[in-house]
Amino acid sequence: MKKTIFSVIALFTISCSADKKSANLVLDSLQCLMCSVNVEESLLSLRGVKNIKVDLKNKSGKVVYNANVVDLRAIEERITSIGYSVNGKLADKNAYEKLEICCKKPKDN
Ligand SMILES: [Cu+2]
Repeated sequence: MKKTIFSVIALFTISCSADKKSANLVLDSLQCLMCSVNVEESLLSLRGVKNIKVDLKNKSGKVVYNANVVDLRAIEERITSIGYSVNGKLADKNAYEKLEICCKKPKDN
């Protein structure tokens, strides 16, 4: 019995570290530092996200997450839901409208 429990724990630990994934994000609608903070904070509050680094200059980001808990689609949906586009997926229009003026794109399209 003890042996079984131990192997279950060992298996769980192994599968956890094996499912740590990272993904690049194309964040082409970022405008200012507030945008990158918004994206970082909203992703860090998402369960399963381990790390997020936004590169404002290159309008990109790198996210590290536990694939057992969260997937890239959920991460992208979180970003679009707060008003930013990611990896070609468009920002939620209502959320975009609520962004600060500095966070909106210079031209409306
Ligand atoms: Cu901004």
